[in-house]
Amino acid sequence: MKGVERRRRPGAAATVLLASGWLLAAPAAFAAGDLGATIRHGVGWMGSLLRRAPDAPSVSPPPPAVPAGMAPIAGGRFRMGDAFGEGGADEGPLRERVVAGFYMDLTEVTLARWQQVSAWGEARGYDLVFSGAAGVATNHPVHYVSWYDCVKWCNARSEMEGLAPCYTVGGEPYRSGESAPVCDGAADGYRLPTEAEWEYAARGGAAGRRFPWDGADDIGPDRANYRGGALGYDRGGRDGYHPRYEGGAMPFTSPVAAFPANGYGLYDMAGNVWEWCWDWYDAAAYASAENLPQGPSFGTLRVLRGGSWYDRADRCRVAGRNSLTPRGSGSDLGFRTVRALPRPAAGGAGE
Ligand SMILES: [Ca+2]
Repeated sequence: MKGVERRRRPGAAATVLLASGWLLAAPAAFAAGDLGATIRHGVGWMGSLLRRAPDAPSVSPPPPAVPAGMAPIAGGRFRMGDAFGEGGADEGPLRERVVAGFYMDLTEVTLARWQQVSAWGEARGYDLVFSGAAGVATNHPVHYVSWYDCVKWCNARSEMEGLAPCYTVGGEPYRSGESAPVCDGAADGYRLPTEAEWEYAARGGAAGRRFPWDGADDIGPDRANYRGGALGYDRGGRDGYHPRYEGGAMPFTSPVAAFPANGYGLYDMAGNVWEWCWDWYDAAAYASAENLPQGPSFGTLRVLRGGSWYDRADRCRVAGRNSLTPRGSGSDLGFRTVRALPRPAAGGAGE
């Protein structure tokens, strides 16, 4: 079976794999399939998030606008890892982790958005050439993107929009080559989510679930683009790719936001394409109770989360972990970005 060829440069490490995770938190039930409603809801929620303290001046500043196409996610504590005892050894033990608030893209980065930012960046010194970025259509997720290229692309998108790039090498914005950049999580630009941020967001505010949705721990083709199989919690009743998207040449990705959003308004947190995270992969990451906001400080592989159109339901669990050399890519690999929430104004309140 071909399909998800993973491309590696000569000398690159092999794919590793496997699994982990769980949850907590906050707000709303966003209207599935209605991006506008999601954004409007987000604005209201951010307003409450940043409301002034009881002793603050009577006139409070207007709440900051939520960036277009992103959801505001309040920080909190959650249980990260496999609560069902069914995942890989790297998915446990369960750990309480603390995540600060952030904005996250509602959808995986589309081919159209990738091309728009890449064209801008490549005319200004960015090299995004390690991967052969592609997509089934402009409204499908981009795939064949390496971790290096995704990180540089985040910086390009930041600069294109007049925001501060998060990733630097030697104090300069990371724009070319293969590096392990420093990430300034306080910068207002775009970056990859950390592994903890990704899992926290994927859980959508529900606790102890197997998948990104609340109220059920099973999965079917009405919920996500994944490959059906014989797992007990896969009610698809079909051994094969998603019936609506298979056919023709692989890959069988779906347009972004083709399935209901989770509790935070995020689409395709299960399936469609795997999503790169910032963290170095460490199979023993949960052995420590220490909260490391940016994950391990070194490694050879970077984390991927969420499963894909090519994967069985078990790979699409919110706790599932995967990893790949940062120069690798595949027709099942993509990403989405996050941004820091605005800091409370000096003398202001905020929570
Ligand atoms: Ca995905």
